[in-house]
Amino acid sequence: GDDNASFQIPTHYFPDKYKEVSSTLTSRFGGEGRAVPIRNIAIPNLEEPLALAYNEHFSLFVPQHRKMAGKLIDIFLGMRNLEDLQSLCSYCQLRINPYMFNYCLSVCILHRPDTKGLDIPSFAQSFPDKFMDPKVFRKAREATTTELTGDRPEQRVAYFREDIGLNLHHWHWHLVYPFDSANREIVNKDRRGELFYYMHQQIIARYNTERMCNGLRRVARYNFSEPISEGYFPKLDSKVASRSWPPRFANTMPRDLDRSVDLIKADLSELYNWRDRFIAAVENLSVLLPNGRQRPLDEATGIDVLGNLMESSIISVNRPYYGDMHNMGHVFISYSHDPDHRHLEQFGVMGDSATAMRDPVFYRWHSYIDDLFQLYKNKLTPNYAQQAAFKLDFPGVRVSGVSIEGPGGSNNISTLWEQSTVDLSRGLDFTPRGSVLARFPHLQHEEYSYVIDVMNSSGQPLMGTVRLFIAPTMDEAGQPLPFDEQRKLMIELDKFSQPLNSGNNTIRRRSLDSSVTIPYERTFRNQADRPADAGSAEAAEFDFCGCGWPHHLLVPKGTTQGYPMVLFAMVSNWNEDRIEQDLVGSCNDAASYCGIRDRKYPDRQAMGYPFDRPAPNASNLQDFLQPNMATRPCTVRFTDRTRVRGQQ
Ligand code: CUO
Repeated sequence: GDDNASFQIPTHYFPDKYKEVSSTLTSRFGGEGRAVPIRNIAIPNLEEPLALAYNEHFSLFVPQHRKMAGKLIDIFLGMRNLEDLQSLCSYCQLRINPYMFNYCLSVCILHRPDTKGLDIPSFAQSFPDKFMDPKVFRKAREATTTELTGDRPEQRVAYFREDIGLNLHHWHWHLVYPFDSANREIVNKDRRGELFYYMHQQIIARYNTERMCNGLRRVARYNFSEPISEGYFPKLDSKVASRSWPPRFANTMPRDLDRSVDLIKADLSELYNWRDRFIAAVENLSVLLPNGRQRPLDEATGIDVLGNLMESSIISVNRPYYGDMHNMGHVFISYSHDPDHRHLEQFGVMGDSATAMRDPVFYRWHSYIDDLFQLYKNKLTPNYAQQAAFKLDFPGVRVSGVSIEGPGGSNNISTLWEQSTVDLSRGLDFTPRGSVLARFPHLQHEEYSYVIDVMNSSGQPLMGTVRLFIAPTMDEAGQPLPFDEQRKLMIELDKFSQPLNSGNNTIRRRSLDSSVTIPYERTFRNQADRPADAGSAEAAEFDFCGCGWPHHLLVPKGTTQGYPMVLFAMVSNWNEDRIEQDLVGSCNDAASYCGIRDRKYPDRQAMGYPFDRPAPNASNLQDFLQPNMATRPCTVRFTDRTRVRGQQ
């Protein structure tokens, strides 16, 4: 009942250059065909976010951009109600840098109590150019994203790096876990630092496995002591910024940055200082606080503290001292082609969480970060054997077998290419694009089931947590992987709680139900698939969060001969794993890498348990096994077919 609410946007909401045509424009904010009332509100002070030009690229890793975004998020979060927020968005839409706008609005929608159920505009649909080769739009009907072959060996895993769903997952992850806001609680989420470590550790484990399937060595870590041997030439074009993503030539050496345009002046030596301080914290098992005291790293929270200071986010225990290592690594790399702005170039793909995973150096940098975290995991080893908190066994429970059943036969998973068509039409800019259907190939697997036989001899019903992993068995030279190398290649496939009757239990679990992945439809949120009745329960189900490993990448590609892997199953004691909380909402089925919105991470064990740390007494996986664990050799066979999604 507000009389200044209207469907017409107040003229002064438009920047000068659009005022003349403003009467012909209505708000597209809110989606196709649905007009939203726009109020004439008092516009908050937007000076800080407006300082980033409309046509610039926006990078969360650039400290100045991060600050501006933090400010805008706080403004969005502070709007009194939904109508005011929409009105402000309408005002911002033509003024604020669209990438920053989209990011901040998405963070806001995820975190305001009155917007929790809303659909976050799928980023791919807002800014297709970040995810797709522009050729795709010109020739939508037969486009492919990537040359899947090529003479350069690194091209063999381009299908993984440039997978749209993978990059969407990564973008969503950083959306769910923003690192800057005056609103501390949206940053300070349960075990956020640990999840930063673990989610990226799993990316490296999965990428390394893909590499080994393709005859490549595991990725070599990159630590800024030498030039980056890999060049990267993004086949992306930006329409919003009307400029291309700059390339990086092979053997570029990152240099000190002096770019007044981005308010960045940073020396590489800072990176080395931060690294040395991180290593010292690990060596001493304690971190230095701003007040000069030391805070010990304990088993339960040490990795979380280290994750937060490494990333870093505003909840770092001491940002002035431990700095901003991981983010600035992205920044140094992303400006390495133009460190002093003499060529007037913008940052490269490593500067944006929506595009960073396309670049081979992403994995080299994150490998290095992961090795630093592993230093900590290694350091704690001797204590853990005596720690009651890290128990491996489950008395009375024996896993007598685990296997895979599916169309590929027993203990074989089949993979193939799939051609999919996604609708990337929705933009936040006011120019209607119409339908943009893009077809692209991606890895896919035939769905299968796990069969797990569990003997409960305790004489009473029990509750277990089933943990499923898969890993390569041989190194690049064809030698069996020692335990400490294999554990770092363990890919989490699924984790679920399971009632165990007294006696024998046969558990069947579908690959489709993985706690790691989200369904294909959710990754791409093809609006054509959305139930027509926007108010229906089905439509609400459809409007979930987009964080979750894309299901089509659940298993690695394998090889045409059948790539040997080992499937691992463990049943741990749910009473020791569980977190008491109620689960609400529809975003709780990809918790392994994404957590659960507004809830605690739903597993009390260390992330990656039981493979997150060394086992000094195990030289191979067999040595590590307890009665409540089992393994099965299996193969992943790439069948070299292409299937069109939706057709059998
Ligand atoms: Cu996800 Cu480096 O943290 O990109």
